[in-house]
This record gives sequence, structure tokens and C-alpha cells, in this order.
Amino acid sequence: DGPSVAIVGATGAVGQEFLRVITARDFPYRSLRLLASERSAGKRIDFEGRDYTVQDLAAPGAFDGVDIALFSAGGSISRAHAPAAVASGAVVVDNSSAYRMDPDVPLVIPEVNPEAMADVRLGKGAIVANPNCSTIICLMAVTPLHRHAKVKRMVVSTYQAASGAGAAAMEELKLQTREVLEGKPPTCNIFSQQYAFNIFSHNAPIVENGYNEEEMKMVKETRKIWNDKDVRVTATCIRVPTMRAHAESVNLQFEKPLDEDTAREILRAAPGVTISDDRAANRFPTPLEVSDKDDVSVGRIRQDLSQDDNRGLELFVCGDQIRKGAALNAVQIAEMLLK
Ligand code: 2RA
Repeated sequence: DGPSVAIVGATGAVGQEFLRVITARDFPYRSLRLLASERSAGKRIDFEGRDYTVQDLAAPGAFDGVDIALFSAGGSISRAHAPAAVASGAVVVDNSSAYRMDPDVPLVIPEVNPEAMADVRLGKGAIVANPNCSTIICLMAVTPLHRHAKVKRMVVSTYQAASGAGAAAMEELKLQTREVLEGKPPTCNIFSQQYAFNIFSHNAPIVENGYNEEEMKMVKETRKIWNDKDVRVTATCIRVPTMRAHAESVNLQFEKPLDEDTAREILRAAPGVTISDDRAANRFPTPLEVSDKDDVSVGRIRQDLSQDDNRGLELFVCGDQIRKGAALNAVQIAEMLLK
């Protein structure tokens, strides 16, 4: 008697992770429908012992009877097809950026702002937006501290994995790494420059203020999720040659003093957060350590020595971009609909 679920983009990196997370969390779906653009329709996917054929999401009635539709197929697919799903009565959980800043669409991290989902319920078509992965990973660690001492300013530097650019980018990173080690010129199809043994400014387009779209997502989404239009946020997003987990250096300025021991206690109690902060062994969060894990990992917790009376804190956060940064967060939103 669970919900009928549709997955749009089941063949992509996040789509595949939707399926893994549904199994890992024993999500109680009554039926499952795999939808994709015509290009992928017809593909066969074996899931939980059943053989599914990916169907064309543009076909008439594609969303008939669907209670929850998980979308992760890019903004243009979401804009083209989410309204049809909503019209069929489905609650769409959209992993693209298409609707994140729409004032009528909740932008939700279940551990952070569940109240934003108050008006959403099964049977009444709606769209709920999944935040950008780097925003989710950052705010999972920072929000518990914000609730305690109110963040006045947040400065984030991200070190973003290949997975954020899709499965093909992950494959290209592996290919380039082999090529470079063999002294061959790197194959550059996804990015216009060598990625292996290199880092570069995030590939998102630069906007009129000189920031890129990835950085502006961090700024705008943080303000919407915290419902705080005044908090000062700035970011620099960098693509680094890791596979599927993002790392982020976060500098915080608080309205009220917050000492590092109190911060550590707050983070220890925070849902979905693991502390990895071993100064003696010099061991702190790493992308490899959090890969395929649900929790974000936080360390390098220390007072910001450039700020007065304990109003500044430094953190280093790592989180799996495909999992908590996308698929897990979306399935957790779906779980909220079952309560
Ligand atoms: C990235 N956040 O990591 C983007 C993907 N959604 O490139």
C-alpha cells in the first residue's frame, strides 16, 4: 500500500543512486516506473529481482497513477515534464536547479528545514526542489551552528568531484589519468582542459558579477533554506580530480560568540553529520572516506583567529555528492511524504 514511484533519469549517476538508496532504506514503494527521454527509452534495468524497461517520459499518460516522481535528468527535462507529473497528481522531487528559486517551491534538506514541506502531501500534485549538492553538504554541518549562534557571514571554498558533472565526467577523469600516466595527450570531451592531476574553476557559466552559477547557487539557496535574506554568503567553487565526494572549506562569522568546544558538541549531536577531527593523528574528512556514505563528515573545527571573542569558526566538510548531495536527500524528502 506504499506509493507508486517514478524515476526520471534512472540511467544517470543520480538515477542509479536513487535505486541504491531506495533499496538501502527499504523505501516502501507499491510500484516503480523508470522514465527517461526517448533516447534512453527501451533500456532494460534489473532492480530488486525485477526486469524494468525504461519508458519514454513524453508518452501520453507517462505519469498516470504516480504518487512520487523523482527527477534527475537536467533542468530542461524538469521544466518540460514536471508540470505533467504534477497535473497527474504526483509530488515531484526535482534534483535539477529548474525550480529551486521559485517562491512557491519548497527547497528542502530534511534535517535542516523540514517545516518548508508543511503544505506538501501525497495526492496533491506539487514540486519540491532538492538543493544543489554543494549547498546540501555545506548546510548539513553549518545549520546546527547557525541555529545556535546565528551566522552573520559564511565564506565557502569548494573542491568539487567529477560526479557533479555526471557519469561521463567520472569516466573521462579515469581515462585522462591513464592517458597522462602513459604520456599520452588527455582526452578532453567533457571539460575543455585537462582534469587529471589538475584543478580548475568550476565549469558553470560566469554571471555578470564575476561569480559562476555554482557559487551563486550557494549564496541564493542558503538564504532561501535559512529563510534569511540578510545572511552574507560568498563562495569560490573549484573542480578537483576526485570521483564522487565534494570537500568544502567553510569560514563562519556569528552574531553571538561560539567557542569551538560548544561547536563540536553541537555537531556531535547533529543528524546526518559525523565528526572526523583528530589533530594528534592529523586525520580529517576526506572525499574517499565519505564516498558511498550517508553522513557528511566535518573536521578542522577551530576558532577563526582573525575574528574577535569567539565569533569566528573554521570547518572542513566532506560529503558524497551523488548520495547526500542528491539521491539520498531526495529519497528522504519522499520519506517525509509517508509520515
Ligand atoms: C556540480 N553541483 O557539482 C553541480 C552538479 N549538480 O557540478
